[in-house]
Amino acid sequence: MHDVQQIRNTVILGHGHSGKTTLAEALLFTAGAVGRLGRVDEGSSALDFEDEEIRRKISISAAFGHFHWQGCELFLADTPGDDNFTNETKFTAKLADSAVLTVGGVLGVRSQTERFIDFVLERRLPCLICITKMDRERANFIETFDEIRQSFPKLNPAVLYLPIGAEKDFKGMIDILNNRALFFRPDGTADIADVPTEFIAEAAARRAILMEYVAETDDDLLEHFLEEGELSDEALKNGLAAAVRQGKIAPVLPCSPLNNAGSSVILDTIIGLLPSPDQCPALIGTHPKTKEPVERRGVADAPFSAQVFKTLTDTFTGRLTVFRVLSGTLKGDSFYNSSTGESERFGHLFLIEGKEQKPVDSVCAGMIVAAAKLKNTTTGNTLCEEAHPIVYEPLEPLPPTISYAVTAKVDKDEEKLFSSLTKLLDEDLTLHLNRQTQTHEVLLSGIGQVHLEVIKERLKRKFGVEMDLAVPKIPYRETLKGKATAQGKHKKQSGGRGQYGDCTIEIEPLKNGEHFEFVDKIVGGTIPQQYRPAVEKGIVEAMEKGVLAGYPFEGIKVSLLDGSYHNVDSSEMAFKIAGSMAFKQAVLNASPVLLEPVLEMEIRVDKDHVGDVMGDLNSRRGKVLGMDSNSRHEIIRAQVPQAEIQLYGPDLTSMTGGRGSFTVKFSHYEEVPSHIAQKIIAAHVVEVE
Ligand SMILES: Nc1nc2c(ncn2[C@@H]2O[C@H](COP(=O)(O)OP(=O)(O)O)[C@@H](O)[C@H]2O)c(=O)[nH]1
Ligand SMILES: [Mg+2]
Repeated sequence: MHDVQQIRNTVILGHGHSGKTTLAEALLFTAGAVGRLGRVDEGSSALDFEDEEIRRKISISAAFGHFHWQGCELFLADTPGDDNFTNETKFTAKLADSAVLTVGGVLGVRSQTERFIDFVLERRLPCLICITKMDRERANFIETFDEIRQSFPKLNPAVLYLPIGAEKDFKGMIDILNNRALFFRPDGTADIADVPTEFIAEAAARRAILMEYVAETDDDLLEHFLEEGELSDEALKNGLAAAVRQGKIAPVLPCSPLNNAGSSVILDTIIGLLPSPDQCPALIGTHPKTKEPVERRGVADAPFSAQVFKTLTDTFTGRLTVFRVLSGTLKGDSFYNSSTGESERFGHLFLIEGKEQKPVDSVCAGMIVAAAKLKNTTTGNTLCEEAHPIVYEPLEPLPPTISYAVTAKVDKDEEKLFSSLTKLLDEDLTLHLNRQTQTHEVLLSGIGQVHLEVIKERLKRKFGVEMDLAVPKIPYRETLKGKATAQGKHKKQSGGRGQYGDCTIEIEPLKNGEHFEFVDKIVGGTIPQQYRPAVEKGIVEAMEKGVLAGYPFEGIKVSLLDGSYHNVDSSEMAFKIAGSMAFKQAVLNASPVLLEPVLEMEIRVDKDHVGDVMGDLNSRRGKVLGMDSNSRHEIIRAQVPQAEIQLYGPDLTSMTGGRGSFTVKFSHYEEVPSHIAQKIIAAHVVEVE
């Protein structure tokens, strides 16, 4: 049986390489959930176990630990910090009750740290901050703490433990709240001792600050504090716990997960200060029929509700649907999926522990559980009791920022490639597959270069198919700016039945953005009625193939002016050919031009990088439409030709040190400047030859 009050469901967040996975490993090991301390660098991590993760030494998928500590049951999620995979992080964190935030003791606050802290602040997620890698040279706890406090005053970080010793000599912590020292043991636990003399003054000063911060989070406490000049031990402890639970204070401690230093203290703090599901604010969803708001508490005797935040295809188990139970206790053998309105029976339910899945019988609020082989349930769906329906806000995937044209390495794998990719789309909502009607390419879009490279490797590993990725073709178009008249005459009259078609047409641009208009202006019977549609057909076919560089023509009006025919030799085919000849000739005399797609972009950057990004947009033929700003970012709106931003994602990352993000959508077509058009036309000639 599981007791909701003893459950802690927490997610580790922090920038890439800040030690999240190593910390999770240390906690698992210290709690006895794994027999040895897994190491990311040696590929022995229980959480970074996928081949793609081991090879890169980074986390790509959210991974889960489940273990017990001091009578409590912990559900711990380790998440990726890399920009390519933060969608995983976002979905996982959205359903956690609290966060453990890692900040490196050497490098301090990074751009991704900001993004995760914004997330924590938005949700007022109770948060414990671990300053990691304290064993490293130049690691500095207080400097890093001050930086966090200055950068994120709203987080209200407060020192809960001070390090004893630094760098190689980092050997323990001062427990500010309980006024004692803790000296690390190799198994992750610590021996208790008196505060060494040299720390007494600093510990007292930090305790006074902590007391003040705690008092300021609550009117009654503050009144008491101002009257008495201090808080009792009990008032301080309870006040701190309440403040952390409400997201009003974030306690901070030093650690060195690689050496398993500080692990038991972190576990104790998670249990002591971070909330159990029943202590979290009620969750709000909507009633699927009435659309009225519905509330659920994270307690065992509420109606059951859960939300799916991950789907994965496991080579052994098949499809695995991972959900967080948000309220109540699961009964019976089916879920009501309130997002789809259908019920689905489930078979085995599992707890996830690294790469292993352990069967579980009873399931209640707070737990992360996986169901095998569900068919009609996808990421973001709400599961509940049909008699007590609720739908939680769906999970919005991050928009794609990069696209490649995808093909199978060997032609015969084509079908397998796309069916396998479709399975991956189910796992990864940031991956998109679109067939482009004009260029006949299939585009695979994702969050970044590394994201798509990982997909490529995963396809090979899981399905044995290899794919090639190429920069997509730009769907240029052709049109004209001038007006011209031309005759097309198709005549073959040597031996047997001949061919005869002859027409004169006038072409001119269509101003109103329409594709094509055909007007019959023939006076008299120079071309018989029955052949006139053939002329139009010939023109339409020629338009599709283009005249300049093989791109489809658009935006022209064609008037059929005149022609002639032959009683015996004229045919539909002959007039079709004549139409196409007249069209090609006329186009060349009517100032033809290439058009290119222009996209509208919204680029978010920090203020320091606005200049660089603007200059770069300029060199990409971009037009800046305007700029907005919020407290930390500038949002640049611009129109840029698609051809110039095919690989913008990686460029923006390197320009801004990862502090930029952007979205794009199609805006309109615009004339390609002639010096660029010439190159495109020349390239087409080479291709055709
Ligand atoms: N010296 C030292 N290195 C660490 C510590 N924690 C993690 N690392 C190293 O930092 C790198 C990134 O660690 P990892 O746990 O993968 O970070 P993540 O990306 O946040 O999950 C790896 O090379 C780890 O061995 C630590 O406490 N001390
Ligand atoms: Mg990691």
